[in-house]
Amino acid sequence: MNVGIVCYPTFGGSGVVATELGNALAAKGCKVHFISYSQPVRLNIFERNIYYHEVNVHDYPLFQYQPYELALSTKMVETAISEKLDLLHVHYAIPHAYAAFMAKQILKSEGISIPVITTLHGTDITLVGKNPSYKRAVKFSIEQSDYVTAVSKKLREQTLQFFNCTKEISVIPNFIDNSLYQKHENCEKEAFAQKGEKIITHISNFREVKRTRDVIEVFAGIRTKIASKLLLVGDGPERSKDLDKAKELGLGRDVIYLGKTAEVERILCLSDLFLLPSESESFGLAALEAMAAGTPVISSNAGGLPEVNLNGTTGYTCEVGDVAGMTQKAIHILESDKLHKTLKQNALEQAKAHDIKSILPKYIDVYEKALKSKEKPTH
Ligand code: GMT
Repeated sequence: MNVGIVCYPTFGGSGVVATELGNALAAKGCKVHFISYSQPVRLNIFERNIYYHEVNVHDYPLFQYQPYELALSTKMVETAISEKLDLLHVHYAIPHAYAAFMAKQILKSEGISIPVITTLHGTDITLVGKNPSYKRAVKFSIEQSDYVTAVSKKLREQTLQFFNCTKEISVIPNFIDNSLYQKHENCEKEAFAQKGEKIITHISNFREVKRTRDVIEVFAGIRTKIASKLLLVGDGPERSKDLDKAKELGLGRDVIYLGKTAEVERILCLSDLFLLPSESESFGLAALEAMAAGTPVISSNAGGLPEVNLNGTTGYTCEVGDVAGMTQKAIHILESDKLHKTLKQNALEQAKAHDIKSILPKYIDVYEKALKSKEKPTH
């Protein structure tokens, strides 16, 4: 099967999911063609069956804003023809599903029929999709996709409700390659903490929606009771305000900012607790990654998070903004080795249930259905 995957190339969850899915499909023998404006961060270009097609947006002085959707749909059309793509799988509705609709129409005019599968990831619906000026276009792109998947039940529910649409949306939860985490069993805790200190970790793109200030405040509360360090991984617009807050609270060198890194598995391996207090989260891939490393999670109960972080089982969920509750739960976990051990075991089980090996067939199933229902070419 020749699959075209359109995604964002950045560290964000949708790009990671799309890339890992493509890597897994390639390992199964599919030819996977990534279409993006830059090489996806987790793309293994040394792997067989992986190809990369860059979208080039040409600068032209007339345009104040360069037309990315136009360049993207053109690249989809070119790639579909040159690589004889069987289908296009676009991750994140905006503007990918919109550009895919155009590509499909252009190909149709040339007698080529290609199904479009759209995977909704979260902020494409919950934040950007809610922008009233985008609503019609996003709804249209979803309805015009041949198949639509969402990464959690909550996201499906929110999509159907918000856009008042009747489109069938299958839920395919995000996944993890557990084997990547098993490699890191000898954690180098002493790299960041003194003997006996606990390590608390947060990983995100430090946007407002992640409520990273809550992370700092929860840590400040934990630190009054338990000797610990906070590792902050990732980068984004809120980062400097967060570090200012840490200074203001006198957290000094106990907050360690690590920035963007490809060493996520090694960091999670040495973490005792993972914090994800987001305002909105369709799934929370970072929480699942923490669980794969056996790290219990304290998160908010926003969006799809309760489907991933099972309250009282893999960690705890609290109301958005409940800093006191999160702090109390965190201390409760860190003070009891017995509880920590139980949550760790359950977290590992939850990660196993979301292994790529069991989720990949769900996507292949959608692809097969899409191919079966493919329109007949006109010539
Ligand atoms: O908003 C982000 O954090 C990035 C965004 C993305 O699309 O790259 O993440 C969304 O997709 C992830 C992968 O499906 C989900 O795990 C995240 O929960 C979701 N983020 C939000 O809903 C805020």
